[in-house]
Amino acid sequence: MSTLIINLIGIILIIFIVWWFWLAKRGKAALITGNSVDVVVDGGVYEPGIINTKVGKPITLRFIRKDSSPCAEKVIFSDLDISADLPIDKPFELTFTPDKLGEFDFTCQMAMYRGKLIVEQ
Ligand SMILES: [Cu+2]
Repeated sequence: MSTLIINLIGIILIIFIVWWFWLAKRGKAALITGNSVDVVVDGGVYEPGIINTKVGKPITLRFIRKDSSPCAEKVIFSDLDISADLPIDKPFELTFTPDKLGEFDFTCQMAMYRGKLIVEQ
């Protein structure tokens, strides 16, 4: 009986890990109308987690970090060679101009937080 329970807990843990890393919705998509978007950093997610923008157009991401854990302190766009330290409870503006098309992940340094910047024509 107890073996069954331990197996069950194991299976639930695996399902949770798969859900957390691959299946969980990373916030709503944000279609940018101006050139600035607020991104809240809290509870293990960027909100919005998906940001659409146009190639060759400057974009400002205002990161508002509410999570005080060290995990949340950096945001890294590894494919775009951009990274920044985020202060707590103080908006941090990151402005850049995406110069290539594609989907670019942005994460914290341990990739627990995950977001996506979609650069379109
Ligand atoms: Cu982290």
